[in-house]
Amino acid sequence: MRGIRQLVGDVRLVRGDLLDQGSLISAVERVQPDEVYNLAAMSYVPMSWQQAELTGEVTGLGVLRVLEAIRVCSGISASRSPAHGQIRFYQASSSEMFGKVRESPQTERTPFHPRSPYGVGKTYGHFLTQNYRESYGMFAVSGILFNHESPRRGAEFVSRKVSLGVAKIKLGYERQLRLGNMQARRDWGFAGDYVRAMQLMLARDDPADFVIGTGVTHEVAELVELAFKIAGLDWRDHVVCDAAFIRPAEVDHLCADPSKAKDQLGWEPTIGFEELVTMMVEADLELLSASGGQADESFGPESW
Ligand code: G4F
Repeated sequence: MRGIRQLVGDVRLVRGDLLDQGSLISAVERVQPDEVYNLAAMSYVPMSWQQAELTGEVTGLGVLRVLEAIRVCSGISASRSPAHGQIRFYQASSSEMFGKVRESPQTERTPFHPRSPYGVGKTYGHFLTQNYRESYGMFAVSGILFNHESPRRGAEFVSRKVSLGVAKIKLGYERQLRLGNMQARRDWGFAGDYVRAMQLMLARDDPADFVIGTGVTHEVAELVELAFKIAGLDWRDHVVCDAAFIRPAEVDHLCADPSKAKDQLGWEPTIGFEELVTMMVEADLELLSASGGQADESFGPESW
């Protein structure tokens, strides 16, 4: 909500709840949108073990309810295909669906093996989006997005937890940063680039799914080392491994093959790993300097 509140002057907010079919139908009826982007989910992977049923309802069945709202409001049925000018639907699928990866890098054809209730919920939403495209001829597509970060990232995710932790240590508010699995590998990109990819996907003539990532993978340990280095610190003086942050099942290695997006969308990331980490550390140094060490950590990095 923090990100939305900052924009509220330019954005008209309409109430809707992924757990409530009627509210979604009303929202679509009122707004009469050209495009719907479903970016809503219970998106913090560790929490999905603690709230597995809620994750299934929101991250999985929530997709069904949005698709149904669009279908009903557009008057689409199995015997009546969509009218010209139909609402276009984007589903935020996730690289967490690849989970225990069958091949690397991962493409649109790589089989899924999700490793968390979150990943399973996203996989349901992904196949359902495909199914509504095939069953009803709807313009419904999924972007299989790898980790995408920015200074607006929630404090519970590792990139922001590290950039905030570094800033707090640099400014003398804290001495330690407690982390989990430092060997996991992720393909981290800049969220702004990924939003551009979503828009390109809905601007095409033919609905299709795309993998969106940078094609470069790094260990969590590399992210940590770089973030501390940017602030002139040595991570070995401050980072503590804490079993409380180890997950019941881990996704060890993610790396995108974004060739299809490059060929068919003309999409490429503009911001690399070093630039991204620098942007986040500098933003948090500035934020904490101005706020006397306070940041909006609604979830809080210690919550898992
Ligand atoms: O930043 P993370 O929590 O992101 P994760 O689990 O990869 O999921 C994010 O990206 C997905 C796209 O692929 C989204 F679908 C999803 O909603 C979310 O945005 O963790 C990244 C890695 C993991 O391997 C984790 O075990 O960092 C490792 N890690 C090590 N210590 C930690 C920590 N993660 C967190 N959150 N906190 C730690 O202390």
